[in-house]
Amino acid sequence: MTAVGLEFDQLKSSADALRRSVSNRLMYGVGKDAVTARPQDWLHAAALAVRDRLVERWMVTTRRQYDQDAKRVYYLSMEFLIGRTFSNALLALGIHDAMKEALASLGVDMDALIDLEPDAALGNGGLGRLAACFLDSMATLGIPGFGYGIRYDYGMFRQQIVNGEQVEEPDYWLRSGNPWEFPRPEVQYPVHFGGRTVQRNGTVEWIETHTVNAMAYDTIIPGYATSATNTLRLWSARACEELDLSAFNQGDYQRAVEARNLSENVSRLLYPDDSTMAGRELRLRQEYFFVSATMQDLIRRYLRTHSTFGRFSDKVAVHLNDTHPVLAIPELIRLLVDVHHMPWDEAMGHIKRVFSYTNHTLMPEALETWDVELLSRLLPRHLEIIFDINAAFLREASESKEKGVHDLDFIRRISLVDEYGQRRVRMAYLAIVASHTVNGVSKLHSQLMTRHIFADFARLFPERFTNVTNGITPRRWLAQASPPLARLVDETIGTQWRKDLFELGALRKVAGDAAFEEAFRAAKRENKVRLIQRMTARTGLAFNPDALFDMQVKRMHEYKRQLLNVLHVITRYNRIVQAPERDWVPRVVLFAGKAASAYRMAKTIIRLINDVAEKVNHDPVVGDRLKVVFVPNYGVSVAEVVIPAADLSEQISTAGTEASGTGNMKLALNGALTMGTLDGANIEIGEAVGADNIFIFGNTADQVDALRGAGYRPRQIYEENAGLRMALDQIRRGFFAPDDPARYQEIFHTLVDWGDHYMVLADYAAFVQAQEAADRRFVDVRSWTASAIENVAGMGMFSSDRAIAEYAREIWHTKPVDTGR
Ligand code: 26Q
Repeated sequence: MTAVGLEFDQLKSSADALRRSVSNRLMYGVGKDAVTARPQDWLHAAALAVRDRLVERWMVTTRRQYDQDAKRVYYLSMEFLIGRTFSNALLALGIHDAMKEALASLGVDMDALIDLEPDAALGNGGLGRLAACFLDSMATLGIPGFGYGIRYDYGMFRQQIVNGEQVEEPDYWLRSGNPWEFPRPEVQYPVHFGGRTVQRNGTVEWIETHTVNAMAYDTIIPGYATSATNTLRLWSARACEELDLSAFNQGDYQRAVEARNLSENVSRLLYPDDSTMAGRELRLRQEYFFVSATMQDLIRRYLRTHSTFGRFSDKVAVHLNDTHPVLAIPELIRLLVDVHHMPWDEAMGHIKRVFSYTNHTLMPEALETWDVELLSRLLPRHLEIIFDINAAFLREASESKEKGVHDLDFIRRISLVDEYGQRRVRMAYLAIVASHTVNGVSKLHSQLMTRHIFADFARLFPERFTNVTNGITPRRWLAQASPPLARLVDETIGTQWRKDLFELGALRKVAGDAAFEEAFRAAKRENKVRLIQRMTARTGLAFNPDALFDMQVKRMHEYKRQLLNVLHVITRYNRIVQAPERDWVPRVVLFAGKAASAYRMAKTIIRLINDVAEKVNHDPVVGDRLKVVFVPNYGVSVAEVVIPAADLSEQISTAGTEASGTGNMKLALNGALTMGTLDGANIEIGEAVGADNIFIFGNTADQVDALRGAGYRPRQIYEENAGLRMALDQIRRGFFAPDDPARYQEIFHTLVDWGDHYMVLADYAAFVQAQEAADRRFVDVRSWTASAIENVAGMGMFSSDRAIAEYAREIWHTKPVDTGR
């Protein structure tokens, strides 16, 4: 092929140029004129006009990475919770205002278009959103990084609240087409399942498999204010031609179509994160499907510029976002050894230099394991490889001179195969054994990881374990989500904070400046009013923008303890009813979050919140003093409206359970004070903002352990605390569910009689006290504002740019590529 010089338009960024582009894209891209175009068509045309401006940068970046033979990072994740792209791309390109003007001149209101874009909700929560923030930061820092994942047809379900209950609706986000992606039908790889292995002249062959093709879809990830971009490549399942042809030849057309559907199911839907790991076969298929295509793709890309594998581990870093993509390890070995005929030891050498792994949970029941029987049926060759890795690893360990390491009990504990009961492969152990680095996501989490769940491995490979505290992208979570606050920060300290979040520290120089404090409150108030408008439209209720906005927004999980928050709300309600004349600090307590569809307790908690809200909001004695809302369908776009309106951020997980949390960072960056336990990144947030600017309460992780060891007695706490007893009795007796008084008995018993696993009652008294302290602070308006500003000022280290710089330097050993601009 010869490379001819293309003649293409250099696209400009003026309002005029954008107006022409949008018009062109509407005509030639969407096939509509201004008369027939619906708002959806305008959005599509505007998105294409923006995308066109990204493509040029994309080509330049890709070319430079290639020319410099740069080391590439492959970030493997089952989830990428991107949200909307339009505003984000406008911001990255610096063309927000110009585009608004261009569209206005065409008679189109850009703000109305923005709300039409569906979220790309290809993730559950923290882990998926972290991957999206990391893509943003890799591009912004110029690190050659590829996100690899699955292009689910159905993302995270949409949550409706019907009569107080969660109802799930499928999210077919591709309904109106996706203007941001480039389908690559020419990039397809076969992915095999089932069959059996045979030995033939010293190599293993995997035969008689069923095959699905993985087809690539590329999305450009723009860096902020740089010409650097990256690529998110998502795989979609396509049935193989051979499969249906054979059936079709036999005259069974219907069966042929059905078979196609079945094999394409592999990329159909995102699995909701459950309270425990559900051993679903389709989930295992998904995990293998995307890592197999990804490993084939990266080998092909490497071999395009290298004739041998000699420099493979200098040019490739593969990062595993939790264990979900861990089959990439045996798959890469299979490809190197069986397909490319590399000796086993050499392949293992590469593996250990290429892979790194992030753990995101300490809860043993959430660690992935797969049934050996299922693996042998679906991935027989990979099971052999895992057994071989295990044998070599256990041999090495048992030859170790270190005391205690080679005893049988130890060997059994560290084996990649759990032999107790039904045999299962421990995916986290496989990830640790085959990676050069394993990290946790906050200081505390990384410590506990090596002290508890991975203690044996930390003893074997102490140098392998490290910490990289999570971060969030300030572009989306401040610049985009909170225009009033972003504007104020710009006016006060300049605009550099978007690229260097430590710049926010300069806000300390206006600490105590009454005019700045006033402007800060005005910005927050604007965000509250924006939120109230939406809440009132939905509920018909009125909310006071001068109330304390208290929020717990995150997935519904027992360990996150929404129940503790509810107990405080009920207590506050009871106290208001008993003494309405006291000078109550008005509060709006807002909850939002989805429960996994199979997680019954989490769904019951949602219903309780809605029942409590119903009671409280319609009690005439209460009025403005307390309002409770459950905002439905929490996701990236809802978060962008809700978070900037918060005064108080509830981060109240049982100490030792929340690996990091990232919502805590988003809220603090938006000037909310944290109400938190000493868990996850809350600890580091406290260090960064100072003890006076955060409300810390409750048992520490060590105290939780000690309490468990000593025999925790929740019933005693219930009996001895009158306020708590009243709230729990109301729950038990159906005070909030008069039509079905038994509805919440299970909640009562879980807390009082069945062990209260997450120690809600143990922290109740301290929590209520801390809430009283928050009330007292809030009425001292200046002191509260000063603390809120300290929170914003202290958020420097929680930028995902800082996190990615650490990964790049300490783990991936990659450098930014110079893209010239
Ligand atoms: C596993 C197997 C089968 C089906 C689903 C899953 C599954 C899916 C999603 C398991 C876990 C998840 C998501 C986990 C997650 O979001 N963890 C959060 O990660 C954040 C980023 O590091 C942390 O801040 C949070 O503390 C952690 O809970």
